[in-house]
Amino acid sequence: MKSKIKKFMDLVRQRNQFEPEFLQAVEEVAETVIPYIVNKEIYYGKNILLRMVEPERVIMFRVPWINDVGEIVVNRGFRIEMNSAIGPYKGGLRFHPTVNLSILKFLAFEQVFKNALTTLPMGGGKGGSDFDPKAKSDGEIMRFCQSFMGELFRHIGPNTDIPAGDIGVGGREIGYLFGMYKKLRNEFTGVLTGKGMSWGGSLIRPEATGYGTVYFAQSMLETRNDSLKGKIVTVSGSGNVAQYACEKATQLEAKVVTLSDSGGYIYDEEGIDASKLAFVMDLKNNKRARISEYIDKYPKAKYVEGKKPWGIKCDVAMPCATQNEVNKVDAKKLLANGCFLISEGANMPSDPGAVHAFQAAKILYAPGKASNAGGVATSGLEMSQNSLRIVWTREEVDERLQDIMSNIHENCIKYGKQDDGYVDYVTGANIAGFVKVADAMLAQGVV
Ligand code: NDP
Ligand code: 2IT
Repeated sequence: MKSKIKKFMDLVRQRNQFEPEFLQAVEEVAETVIPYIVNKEIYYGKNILLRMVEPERVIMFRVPWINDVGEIVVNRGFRIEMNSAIGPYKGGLRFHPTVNLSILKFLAFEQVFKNALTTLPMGGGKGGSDFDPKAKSDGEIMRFCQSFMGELFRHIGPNTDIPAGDIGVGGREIGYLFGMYKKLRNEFTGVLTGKGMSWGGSLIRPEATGYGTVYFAQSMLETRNDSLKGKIVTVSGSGNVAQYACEKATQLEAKVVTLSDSGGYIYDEEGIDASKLAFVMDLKNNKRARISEYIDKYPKAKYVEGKKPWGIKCDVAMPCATQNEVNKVDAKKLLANGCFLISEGANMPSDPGAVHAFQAAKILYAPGKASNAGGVATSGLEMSQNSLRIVWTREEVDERLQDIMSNIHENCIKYGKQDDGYVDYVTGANIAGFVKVADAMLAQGVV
């Protein structure tokens, strides 16, 4: 088996030599899915995984725009259209200076499996730019978004490819992108998700990723007759996903004690309750300031510069910032402090060393492609509402989101339960996602 995986990875590595994050994401899937394929006559020998690691299409383009002092700035734009076997390409846009082909291909690859897990008809894609939104004026953000859409519009559409938000892309950016798409195409369609409520958005979409991550944690705890009540939770990040993970965990009577950004983390031993979270939301979403300012308002809390929150004692950890933010040393610290549940809100936040440490300790460990699928699932619900030209209530959308998360959890158990009863959610998510996409690819022939 090892030699089959190695042979496959050697080929993928040879073709994608300078794409470490992409190779990391592929290797994790190969390690779990190849042993499954080998035993299944319908999949074996068809090179399905080899087809899945090759994007159907990669679009790269120039994004020129003019900043507030009149200089011409040039960024690079991308859209990876990874797999459309089960539906149109669907996935977010990331605006961050670290964005490159490797990062977007890893995200697009994971998106294919994640979207399949939601049970909704969505293929996988991802895009973005190396544009840095930090410290930019609203006007600069708008001009950048307009230039970006000035090329992207010819590649996307409500039945072709439907982008959404990710790091650095929230409601404001989706608005500017949508406005430009509508102008260029002269049509009002659900081509983007995460839209504002008065122009086609869905209730609960802003909350969905964070809420879903907590709902998944709840399902995992239920397998051990436990709940979030009274649990100490560490959360990283302080953006969209972190904020709503904090909100839902607190509503379920857990105590969230950390949040972070790229500058460092805050530790509030008394817990970040609803009113403190409202302060954070205003700080981050309106003032666009740093999390360090939390301690000016709440001086009993601590700010630790340049560090991640994984050394803080907790029962549950929810990494909600970015990829590879938890390494093996962090994982060992979390385990030594008694942490027994990880529900990933971010995409691939744990590096392979950390994942193996969690699995070896047999704790409840959910990979992002399962536990953060609530965001894209609710994007799928936004698409349905757009097509039907109706709006569901908060309760209706939240109920569907909870059902979807619990369904994903069940599917992970179905494909991930080991002989000793331990549920390997990584294996479960990868195989469940693979089976759905592979069956569609087989039915549609070699295309
Ligand atoms: P936001 O831009 O709203 O927030 C990102 C947060 O993570 C910020 O606090 C940011 O800090 C921090 N962060 C980003 N990059 C780094 C870095 N390189 N090092 C340290 N901190 C960093 O993004 P989201 O909350 O939307 O996304 C967070 C994660 O969740 C990402 O992995 C994303 O792919 C994933 N995700 C998002 C979904 C969504 O619907 N939005 C859906 C599913 C997954 P700072 O402000 O200092 O940069
Ligand atoms: O990583 C993700 O799933 C997202 N950024 C959300 C994608 C979407 O289309 O809502």
